[in-house]
Amino acid sequence: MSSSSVPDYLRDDDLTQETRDLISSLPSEKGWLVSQMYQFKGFWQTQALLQGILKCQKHFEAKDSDIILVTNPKSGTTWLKALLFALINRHKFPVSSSSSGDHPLLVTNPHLLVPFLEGVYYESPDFNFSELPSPRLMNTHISYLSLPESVKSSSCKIVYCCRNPKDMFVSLWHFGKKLAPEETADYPIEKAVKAFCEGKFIAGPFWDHVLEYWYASRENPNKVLFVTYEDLKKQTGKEITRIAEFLGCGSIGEEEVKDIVRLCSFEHLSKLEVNKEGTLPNGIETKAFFRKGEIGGWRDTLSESLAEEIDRTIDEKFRGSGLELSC
Ligand code: PAP
Repeated sequence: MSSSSVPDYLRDDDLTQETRDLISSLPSEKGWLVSQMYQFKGFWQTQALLQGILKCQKHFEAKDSDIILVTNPKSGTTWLKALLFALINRHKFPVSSSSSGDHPLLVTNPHLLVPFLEGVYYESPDFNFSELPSPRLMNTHISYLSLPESVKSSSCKIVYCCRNPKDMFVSLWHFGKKLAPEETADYPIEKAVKAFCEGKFIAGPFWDHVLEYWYASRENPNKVLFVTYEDLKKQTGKEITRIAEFLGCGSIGEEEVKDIVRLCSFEHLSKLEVNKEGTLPNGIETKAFFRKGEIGGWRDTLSESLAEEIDRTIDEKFRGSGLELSC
């Protein structure tokens, strides 16, 4: 990749021999935004992310008190990072309107407060996860079946957030174009939708990712909590209370919930200097994570026929699962 703004974890440099040996045996495809993707345990990854996932599987040791946020890309990661951080640290960093002047979320982008497991294992191999304060809060896009064994076998909690696939696709489409305008300029959206519907898309297939966590949440509701971006938008306070109960964070008052909703709202976070002007260590501008923050924003970007193509695919893949996503 030539653009300097493409994050390191999408780049193909600095691979270990182990990753090189593995990828030589994997199916590969040229992808949108990424030069080459490899199918590992059913999911399409860049070489760099694959290396991060392998290292994470090998070295990450989950603790019972850990909280792992899992998403497909562009499904509410930044928002949930903020909400979970505010929630679990509310005694250390009170969120009440009067004292929130000192809150870390006012001066730090959520991505710097909550480490991205496979990204960190690729970009910062010396990062010491054991130094994170307890309970450790981390995020990943890794599929359920590929999670490090200790995540599955420990009593750590997983919060999974799913978003309507059309909004997720459109969010990623704009993110990619902003990040790498030259590389994505000549790629027609029709081709990208086709690739998405074939599952050959960064971190895809979307549906397998969602369904693995959906079934895990039904089989083990104390371990995996399934939330949706749409429910969070429609009833943020109620969902925060549900998450707090699941995490066993103690009782939380109505006012405290309202303060968290306000602190982490799109309107509030997106206007903060740190999220308007900041840059992450991997070179991405923080404003790239705040675009519209709406339900149904896909209508501005997808034609009716492309939207139908995604709907048809998802309807078929989700049939019989009991999962219905609102759009
Ligand atoms: P990531 O997986 O790369 O970290 P992620 O945060 O999941 O990205 O996705 C960004 C989307 O969340 C953007 O959606 P859009 O493109 O449809 O607008 C972004 O606007 C939205 N978003 C970010 N912060 C919030 C928030 N506080 N509330 C609601 N939506 C948000």
